[in-house]
Amino acid sequence: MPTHIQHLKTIEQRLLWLSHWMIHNANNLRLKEDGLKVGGHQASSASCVSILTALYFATLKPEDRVAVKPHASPIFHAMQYLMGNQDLERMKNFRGFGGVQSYPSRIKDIDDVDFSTGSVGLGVAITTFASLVQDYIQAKKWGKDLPLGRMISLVGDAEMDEGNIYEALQEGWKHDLRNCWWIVDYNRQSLDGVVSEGLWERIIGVFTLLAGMWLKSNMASCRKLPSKNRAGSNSKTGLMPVPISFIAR
Ligand SMILES: Cc1ncc(C[n+]2csc(CCOP(=O)(O)OP(=O)(O)O)c2C)c(N)n1
Ligand SMILES: [Mg+2]
Repeated sequence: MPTHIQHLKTIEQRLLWLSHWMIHNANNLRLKEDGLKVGGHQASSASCVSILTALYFATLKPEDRVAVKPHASPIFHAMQYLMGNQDLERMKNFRGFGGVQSYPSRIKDIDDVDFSTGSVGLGVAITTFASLVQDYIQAKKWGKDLPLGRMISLVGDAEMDEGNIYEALQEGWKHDLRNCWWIVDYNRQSLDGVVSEGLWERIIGVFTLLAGMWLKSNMASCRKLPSKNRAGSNSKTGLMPVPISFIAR
């Protein structure tokens, strides 16, 4: 394995541990006056830790901006902690008063949140408009020398339930959207349920139809999931290939 990949793997494992421990600490170790469950979504962080490690530690440039999906907040703050932008007390107080927020917040968090994403779907759509505003600025004399950033959204698959996303896609197409990436974390999990089987085919169809966006899915490293009587499933095993994430830009 090349050395830089090994380093990224080490960082990824640190992030996985930190994010999971934050949630475990909040729910099981920290003193609670009322005994109520605090909450947090460990699987939602686990499903995107590799994507966020690759983005923040090997891809992003200073001019890029990222909307991190709401449930990846523990990973986001763990990354900022590793980079020296977040403090231990706030991490220990995850979802508590004055602690790091359950969803990344520009107002309440102290670290480098580019877009607040607590209202599901809005963080995704705003990357489109941020990119269009950037184009407007670049078209001005006073803005033409500014470096162009990439506006990136790490999208939860259940965020695709929100209607504003489809308006944003169409708006992007109208204005020749560029420098905008949407990375869908297809973990098949929503807040309190399972994402409908085969939804990814619908999502890809909508991306193509509304935005004519270029799409890349990592079907090669697909997970296989039990599926009965569905077109495309293997008749012997009943298993069916499903993407684990895909990128539109
Ligand atoms: C507008 C809005 N509706 C509903 C919610 C409640 N909510 C929080 S996260 C979430 C969906 C999480 O699913 P996904 O984006 O796939 O995240 P995952 O847990 O898989 O990472 C919902 C519906 C919200 N925060 N905002
Ligand atoms: Mg999900």
